[in-house]
Amino acid sequence: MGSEHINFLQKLKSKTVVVMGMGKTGIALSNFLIGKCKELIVTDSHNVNSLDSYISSNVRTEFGGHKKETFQKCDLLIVSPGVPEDNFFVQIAFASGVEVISEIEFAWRLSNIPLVSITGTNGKTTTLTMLSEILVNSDFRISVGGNIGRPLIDVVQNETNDLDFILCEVSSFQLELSSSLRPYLAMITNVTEDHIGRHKSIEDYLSVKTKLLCNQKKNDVKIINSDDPITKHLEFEGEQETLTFSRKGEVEKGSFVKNDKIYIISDDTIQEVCDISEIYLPGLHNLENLLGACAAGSFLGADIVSMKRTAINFKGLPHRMEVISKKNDITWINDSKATNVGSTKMSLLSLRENVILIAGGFDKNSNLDYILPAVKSKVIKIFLIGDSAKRFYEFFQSEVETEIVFNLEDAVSIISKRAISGQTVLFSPACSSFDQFDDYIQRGNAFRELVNERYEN
Ligand code: UMA
Ligand code: ADP
Repeated sequence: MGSEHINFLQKLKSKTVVVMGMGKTGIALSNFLIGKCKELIVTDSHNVNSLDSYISSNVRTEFGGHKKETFQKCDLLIVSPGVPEDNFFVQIAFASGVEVISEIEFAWRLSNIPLVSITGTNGKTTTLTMLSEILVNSDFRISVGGNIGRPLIDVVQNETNDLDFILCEVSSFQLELSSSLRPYLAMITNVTEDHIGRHKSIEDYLSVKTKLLCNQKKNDVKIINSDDPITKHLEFEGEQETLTFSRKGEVEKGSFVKNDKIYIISDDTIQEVCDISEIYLPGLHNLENLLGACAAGSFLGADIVSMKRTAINFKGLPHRMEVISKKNDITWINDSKATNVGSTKMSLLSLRENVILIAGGFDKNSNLDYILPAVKSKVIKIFLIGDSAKRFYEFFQSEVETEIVFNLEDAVSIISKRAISGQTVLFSPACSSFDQFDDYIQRGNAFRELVNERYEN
């Protein structure tokens, strides 16, 4: 462990630390912090009933609500991603001079391994998973965490000195309170409207995303999607090295598509990775994800053969354009991870016409104009579920046949009776799941089970 990390760890010993939120992040933080600070207080706005006995017997708990004094009197507050920066208690801590940081900032301060981080509105998990395959195929030792599902502190707690890189998926929520985070490699896949309820405007959202780049120095690198009109200007900012990727034209350094082939270009060489017809995963968005992963892989020292192998063999992830049935020549696709209009648009564009779309969920008040052209060109009928159903109905009903149904079960039941050969049923909600499900995974699993029940016999 480097001296600055040892220092940070030693200073914790004299501090009262508060962990806010006892979801995955709070639990991982508690497991790490027990015995490492003067006092550890964990607090959650809800009652937490199923706390591990190791944690409950070693920390002070404040559940079922937060207490003002706790936030005024502590030395360090570590905040879970689900808690926004403008939260009342977070603001109390700031006003009382308490240091307030995110979990990824905390974890990063304790790590000795170069951090490779990916943010963006869509494609983070897919790109990160492609990159991890490329690196593993090239014999690098890596560990993976962050927004993908394993808190970074858990990765750092278990890191060993022989690791080459830690790969971290980073959300805008995690970046809010991460003011000194400095990844060795930082990528922004793309930015389209999302989480506007929390970040208020696309400008605010973009400025949070760019926090990933703003502490980088000369020897670090950023990777930018030069086809994305919202992030393109970032190519020209900062003192770090820059790589770009594009499926539309040649780039100076990075990866691009030309004459239907993917190339990697560095200072002095151009190397062909593969023909785009060899890529297993369909869709322009997956081509972009592969380009991002190849650009990052090439900077980190991966070989071309590993990139080609990943292009050919990577079969995609559950809940992202996952084909779950093709019975009776009707294709059912689970795209539950499409939690915003940007991802639903890309998913629609990657299909032929004749799509029956199931959409809706927790309403983020996103701008539906963004997906209207894709809906009009590909969709024959929309079935709407969830909190957003009424608003979506009012927007789409004059453009395409639209029907509100009670829930996902009813949608599957009705469609399975009416769909005919050659049609594709796409469940791509363009909304979060929290109105009816715990998360997108539970929602996608429910869809898969409902479809399988219908087509089992
Ligand atoms: N809570 C409080 N006070 C509050 C608000 C919330 O105590 O004012 C409590 C809740 O009662 C709950 C806990 O905080 O008990 C939940 O914390 P959390 O929402 O941060 O959830 P975690 O389980 O810690 O999961 C988080 C990420 N969740 C969110 O960003 C909402 C997970 O991303 C991530 O995988 C995990 O950390 C590990 O790093 C999920 C996500 O939906 C998948 N991310 C969004 C996305 O991908 O679009 C950003
Ligand atoms: P994230 O981790 O950023 O949520 P995922 O790789 O999990 O991204 O994909 C989430 C959703 O976004 C899926 O519906 C997927 O089909 C779609 N998607 C994946 N990559 C992209 C991309 N580059 N641009 C737009 N949408 C994408």
